[in-house]
Amino acid sequence: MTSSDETLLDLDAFAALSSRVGKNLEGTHDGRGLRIGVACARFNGGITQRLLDGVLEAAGRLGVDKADLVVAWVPGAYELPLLAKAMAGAGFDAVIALGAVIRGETTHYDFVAGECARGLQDVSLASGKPVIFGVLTTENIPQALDRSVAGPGNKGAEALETAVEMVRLLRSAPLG
Ligand code: INI
Repeated sequence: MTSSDETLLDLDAFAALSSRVGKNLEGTHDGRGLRIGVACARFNGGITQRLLDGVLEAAGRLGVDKADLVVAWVPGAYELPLLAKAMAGAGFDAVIALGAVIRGETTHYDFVAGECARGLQDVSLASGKPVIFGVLTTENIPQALDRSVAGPGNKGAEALETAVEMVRLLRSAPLG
């Protein structure tokens, strides 16, 4: 996720916080030993494959073993919450949901995107596990291509980074 220049966290103020509070917690990006479930939608599959490539690239960078990554596919983004629920219940440390909902001429977009987001958040809160929203919701195909580009800016890679960070944060004292 990107912040604009005006809204970026002030890193000096952030560092200074540790001398002003009891603890200032953040998760690390150490992915070693973490088991991650990746739920992928086949609808707009060319885009979700690019997001998945981003997940795999980031997994290698953060030390997640490929044997600890399980990928499963559903027809579309609407089905992602049910698969995420099964994965969260199957013992994965975190689940990443990958999809691409591209606004068309109909209101179908709003139902699919809205229910997908709501369902994933429900699974996360009910399971107590990070369920990461790696679902693109865009106005058009060029925007979806832009957000699934290889390298920096790939939202799949950002989803893996977020998953690892959230697992580590939730395991740090006094939270975990
Ligand atoms: N599924 C998507 O993943 N992206 C879309 O853009 C999309 N649109 O626009 O219709 C979409 N529809 C399918 C939906 O996710 C379900 O698979 C289908 O409705 C069956 O439940």
